[in-house]
Amino acid sequence: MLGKLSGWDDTIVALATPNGVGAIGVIRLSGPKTIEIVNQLFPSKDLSKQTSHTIHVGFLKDGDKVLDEVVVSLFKNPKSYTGEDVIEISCHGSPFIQEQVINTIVKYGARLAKPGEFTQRAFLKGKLDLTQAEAVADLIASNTEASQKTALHNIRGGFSTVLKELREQLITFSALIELELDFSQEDVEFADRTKFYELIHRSQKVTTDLLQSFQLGNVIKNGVSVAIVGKPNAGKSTLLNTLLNENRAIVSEIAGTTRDTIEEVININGILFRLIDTAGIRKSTDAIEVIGVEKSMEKMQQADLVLYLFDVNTESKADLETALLQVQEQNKSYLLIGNKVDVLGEDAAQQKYPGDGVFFIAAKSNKHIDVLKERLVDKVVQGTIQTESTIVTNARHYTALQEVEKSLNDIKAGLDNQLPGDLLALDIRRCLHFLGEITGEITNEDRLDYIFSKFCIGK
Ligand SMILES: Nc1nc2c(ncn2[C@@H]2O[C@H](COP(=O)(O)OP(=O)(O)OP(=O)(O)O)[C@@H](O)[C@H]2O)c(=O)[nH]1
Ligand SMILES: [Mg+2]
Repeated sequence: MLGKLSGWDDTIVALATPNGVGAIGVIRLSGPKTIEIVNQLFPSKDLSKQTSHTIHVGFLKDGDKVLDEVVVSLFKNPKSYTGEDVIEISCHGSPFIQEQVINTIVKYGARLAKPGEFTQRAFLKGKLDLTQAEAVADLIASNTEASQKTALHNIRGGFSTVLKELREQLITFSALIELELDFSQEDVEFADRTKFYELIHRSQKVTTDLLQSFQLGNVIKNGVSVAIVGKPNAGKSTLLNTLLNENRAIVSEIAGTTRDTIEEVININGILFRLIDTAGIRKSTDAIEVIGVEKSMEKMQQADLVLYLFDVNTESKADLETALLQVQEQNKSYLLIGNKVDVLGEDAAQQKYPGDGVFFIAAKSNKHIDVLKERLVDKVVQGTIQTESTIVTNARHYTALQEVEKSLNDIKAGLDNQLPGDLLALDIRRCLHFLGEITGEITNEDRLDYIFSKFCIGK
């Protein structure tokens, strides 16, 4: 498979740091001609005679023309990120210099790298498996501590180690079962069915746990959308501002202040919450407000979590019950929040709505906001996040795991019904196929290109 990949023997080059002006820019090369190419531009030393993992200062020149004074870091194969010869040239961070250097390197025989091609090579050279390579992309894109930790855990092979173990054990059993087929006349059993049963059981448990972790994985990777809904003047915009700690939304005592939805992101304990402030829900004759109310309903339907906010001074118990039914219809997580307890008093508020699981705050004076933040986190992760445990964050893995689960169920049913070995072997192979798809042992070139194309160039 590997040998057939096109462009695999080329020497590639790309800017590894972001485009634009910076203190330095790093240009990275990888491939068989790396050292030969840079040697022609770097007259002060013969890099082929230098030991790996060393750095060298000197002028980069195209003939007589000085391009820049640079630092060259040398990584000789196989001890490099890609497993090939790699050189990183740190030059001054002007886009003009960087472009000139890259163009000159191309002139001397390298070609521009495709997005993710460095990591793709690392994968093809066996430096990383596919889940680790994908974790590299996640790490680059991570914007909270939790998503960074999860990605790092997966780069170290957290996810694939579990699956590889299972796959190897399944391969052993499938080999034994296929061996039985060769001796089908003699009615022998090489594969111990009890042990096999145990293995399937264990695999099912691992798969189920991983599938369940996806919801949390998604939260860590993509954040949670939270719609703040309620009647006009409940204090929704005030709550948004208080949570953000800035005056983002207009607040006024006029009912119907917010017309359009407002979205802002906050990070609470490493999880991103996309807060959506909506127009107060009421029957209105104002055309714009009607559109706003429709949008509020729509946002409530799309959100992962709904905060129903009400004014404890004006909301009757009957109102709250009607609203609660409306929220429950959406079939998603919600919190009932009673606002403005500073006016009514906390005790009175609690007596007014007994046993309704209402959480009381005063958004304007920041009362109980810290506890509310903790509640938000609890609502989505049910306890602290164990980012060191294995969490599925990738939709591709999730889909493949669902197939693994299906085939494991089939294998188990086959064992229960004492299915003949050849039919059992088919289900096992299907299961192995999907496990292998996740870690990249089974894959094809198109799919690889697709996965790596989502990377940024230079990685
Ligand atoms: N006393 C008191 N007043 C508050 C509190 N929170 C908000 N208010 C006031 O309630 C009024 C309405 O607040 P907003 O945040 O604009 O209410 P809203 O729910 O966004 O209203 P609409 O956008 O019209 O739907 C403002 O005058 C706020 O100052 C609170 O905790 N205590
Ligand atoms: Mg508002």
